[in-house]
Amino acid sequence: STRQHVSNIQVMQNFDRSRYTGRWYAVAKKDPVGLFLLDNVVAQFSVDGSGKMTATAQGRVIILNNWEMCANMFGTFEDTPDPAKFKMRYWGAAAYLQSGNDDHWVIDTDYDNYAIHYSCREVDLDGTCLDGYSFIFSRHPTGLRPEDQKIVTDKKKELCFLGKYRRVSHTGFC
Ligand code: ODT
Repeated sequence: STRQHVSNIQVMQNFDRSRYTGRWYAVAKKDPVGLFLLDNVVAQFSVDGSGKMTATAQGRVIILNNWEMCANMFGTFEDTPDPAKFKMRYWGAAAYLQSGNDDHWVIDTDYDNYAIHYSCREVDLDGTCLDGYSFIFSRHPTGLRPEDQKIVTDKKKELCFLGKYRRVSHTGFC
């Protein structure tokens, strides 16, 4: 099969940021080069008074090679012409945590159960993604409902990330 051009990736139609607000539990993650968030990842999305989307996230990280901690992260989202595509500026509560500016695309969601996030950090010369990451989120701390699993698997395939995800466990560390 041919590899997907990042510019051809289908994102959520008519994305409604207000329905997306609230808590999402990461259930799976495809890591980027130099992974950061390991597990126990929970994101909380809000929409502020001016309509801008913001978020906080927590997750277990290992910093300075050996120090395990729960990272408190913050993000602000810059709108683009596509309502499901944002630029996410992010930083940590402490200076030694990662910060950056990543694409943040919502690939699919039913708002009430599952969401598929995608970010390509580096596009190759041929238009495919050279370094990217993706989170599968659930509204339920127990994971995805069986009826959402096929949808999620199909989308992983479309992102060319099938088989590259690992399970994100929730152990109560954060
Ligand atoms: O963990 C990695 O390997 C890369 C991800 C680093 C970005 C973490 C920044 C989170 C800032 C707060 C925003 C929360 C929204 C989370 C939704 C999806 C994943 C970034």
